[in-house]
Amino acid sequence: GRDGPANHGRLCVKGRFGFDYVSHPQRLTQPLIRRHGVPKSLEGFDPERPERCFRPASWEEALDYVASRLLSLRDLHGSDALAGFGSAKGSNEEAYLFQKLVRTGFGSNHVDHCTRLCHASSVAALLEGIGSGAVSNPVADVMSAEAEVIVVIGANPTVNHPVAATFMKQAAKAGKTLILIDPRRTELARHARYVLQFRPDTDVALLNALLHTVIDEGLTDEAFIRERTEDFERLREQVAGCSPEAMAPVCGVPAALIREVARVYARARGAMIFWGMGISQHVHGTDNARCLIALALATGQIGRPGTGLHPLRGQNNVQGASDAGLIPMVFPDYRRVDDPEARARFERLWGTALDPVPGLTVVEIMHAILEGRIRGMYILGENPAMSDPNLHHARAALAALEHLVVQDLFLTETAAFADVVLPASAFPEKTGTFTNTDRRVQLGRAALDPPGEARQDLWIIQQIARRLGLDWDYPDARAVFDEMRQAMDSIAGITWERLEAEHAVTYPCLHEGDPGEPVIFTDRFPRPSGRARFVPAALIPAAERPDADYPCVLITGRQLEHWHTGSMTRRAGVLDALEPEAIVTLHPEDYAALNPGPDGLRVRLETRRGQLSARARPDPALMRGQVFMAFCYVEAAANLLTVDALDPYGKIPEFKYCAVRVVRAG
Ligand SMILES: Nc1nc2c(c(=O)[nH]1)N[C@H]1C(S)=C(S)[C@@H](COP(=O)(O)OP(=O)(O)OC[C@H]3O[C@@H](n4cnc5c(=O)[nH]c(N)nc54)[C@H](O)[C@@H]3O)O[C@H]1N2
Ligand SMILES: Nc1nc2c(c(=O)[nH]1)N[C@H]1C(S)=C(S)[C@@H](COP(=O)(O)OP(=O)(O)OC[C@H]3O[C@@H](n4cnc5c(=O)[nH]c(N)nc54)[C@H](O)[C@@H]3O)O[C@H]1N2
Ligand SMILES: [Mo]
Repeated sequence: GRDGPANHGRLCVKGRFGFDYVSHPQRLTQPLIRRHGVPKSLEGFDPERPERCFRPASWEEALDYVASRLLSLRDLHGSDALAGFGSAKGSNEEAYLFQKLVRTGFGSNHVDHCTRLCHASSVAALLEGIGSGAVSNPVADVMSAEAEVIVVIGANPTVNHPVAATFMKQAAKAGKTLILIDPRRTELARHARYVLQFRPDTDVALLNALLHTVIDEGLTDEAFIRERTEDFERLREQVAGCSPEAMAPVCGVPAALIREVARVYARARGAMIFWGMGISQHVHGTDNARCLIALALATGQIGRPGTGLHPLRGQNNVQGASDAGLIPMVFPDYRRVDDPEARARFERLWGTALDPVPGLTVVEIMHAILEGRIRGMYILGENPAMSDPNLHHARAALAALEHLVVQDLFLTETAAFADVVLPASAFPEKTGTFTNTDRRVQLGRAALDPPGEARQDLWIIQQIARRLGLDWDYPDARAVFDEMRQAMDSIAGITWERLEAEHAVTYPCLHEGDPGEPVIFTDRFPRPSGRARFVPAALIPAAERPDADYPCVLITGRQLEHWHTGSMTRRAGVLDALEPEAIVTLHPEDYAALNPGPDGLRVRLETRRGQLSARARPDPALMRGQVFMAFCYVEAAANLLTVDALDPYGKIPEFKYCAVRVVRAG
């Protein structure tokens, strides 16, 4: 709303100019079934020409076909042969029903979503260290009187969280100290007191040096460490050898600057840390986040207004989708599937036996398909044929499925591998709740009808569930939300009436009338001991480092005008007009060295996994030897290049680092 509590009336460029995708002529308006004998491939695939690969079908026919194929795979090969990817774009109610469908209808825990590609490592570190994956404080806390220092590391909020960025800039303007830590000198640098432009992949070195300084110079909060934490000695031992002087040559930041930043952070009355994909998307992503948590704990910078830890959530509802259980190892509210007590609770609530074995994650599922273990999939509102790493491999896996159902707004690249495509509802067409990065549960209300024969996601999920033998009958989102309140203590106190009246309620909200808690961990951490835990991290290099053959570093990420795989924003008129073609950015000297002509420069990027060509643009924000690219362009898909090496804890791929060669395109 105009004075919404999360944005105070501020809008991102996409909220302002990017919503016309919902009425794009390529919207799917009827169910589609693959024509007999048409190969599953992107070769010759064209979203303008669905009839090349598919024929229209009635909902009855499409749904019956989906269910009979999934059932026969399940009966022939067992529950483990089926998996589902849910969506962080849909509502909480859709996410909840989707994971319930996989767990009670498919009969396995093979359900995951884009959180795996996003903050899975951050959440792993937070659950282990603090007992909760939630942010401690809302973004707008940067403007509170208590907040003196704001650290932004591995995030580019002016591009990716533009509303949050306005709060940060405003805070900096009001005299607060902004510290930006990123291998690229991004736009926020203009507002920052300190800019640590360091070597990519060396966060642990830099953060351990900050921790070393805090301990070495007596800047720790002794009372906080004594009363609220455990295992501090392990941290002290780990960082003893990581002096700023020793780490400076590794991370490329002068030792004196590291020391100064450590002092500024530790001495602040309140200091908040915001982080993004530059921290999480590494094979050591969990270690990176462990170091940030340790920094906050060692200095007592958590548990009060204007301080704390805030992993900036990505998709509009990735917080809510994760809370609702679209994660293979946990039920709703992060209750482990292998915890007998948690399982008993959900078996009672759902009236069925549940699989005690944690399921496979996104990239693991792709491997399992090629190993013949997963044979059927239901993908709702994700586009892994563009967003997964090492796409040759991921696309081969999708093509190998015996049955793939894709439920989307458009004929996506993933739909090119589908047996059945189901036309679904877009955000402005549905009523439901969404949970933002501040843990704020907000009610979205339908303003438009889905086009043609497109149907509500909530309706489609239920139709499939019923055909799999589940006796579901939720008349609307509210009925689903009421069940979620029984499943999830964190939102037990939020009533639908209150959402209708107040529009937004922040969880934890444990009982009706509870105002909700914007700031958490104020007197205990939700671990059995009530204390947070230090988990030290050693230096581990990226999976693939530059060498003589592939001498540069490829960093993938985002640009302002486009959203992820481009399925929506490349169909949004204004946004696509601003950035219509695939762009690679290079340091100006690297750019000049490739001899651009009067029309600029086209380059070919090559890695051990694939190649693409795109227009190059010089960008002084980069260091020499770095190449940056967003992954939204189907004609030059950055993920053809990336590695699928995983962080062992979060199982997140290393999207932020691989070795690449850049040559002039012919
Ligand atoms: N316009 C737009 N906005 C979006 C999205 C979008 O697609 N488009 N997607 C949304 C989603 S789902 C997400 S998760 C967020 C992501 O938001 P961000 O986390 O801000 O996204 P990225 O651009 O992927 O990467 C952030 C930064 O990490 C830096 N980085 C690279 N390597 C390293 C490293 O080794 N260490 C450190 N510390 N930093 C490094 C990059 O230079 C980059 O500036 O954005 C959300 N907002
Ligand atoms: N190289 C590289 N790859 C990355 C990343 C990176 O930084 N670098 N970042 C990763 C991250 S953080 C993320 S979050 C993922 C995102 O990966 P994805 O989630 O796969 O990407 P999206 O393009 O957001 O796909 C969402 C799909 O949902 C559809 N959709 C939108 N709304 C609805 C709805 O209401 N109902 C239905 N049924 N469908 C809907 C859209 O049309 C679109 O096809 O990408 C990851 N991949
Ligand atoms: Mo994300």
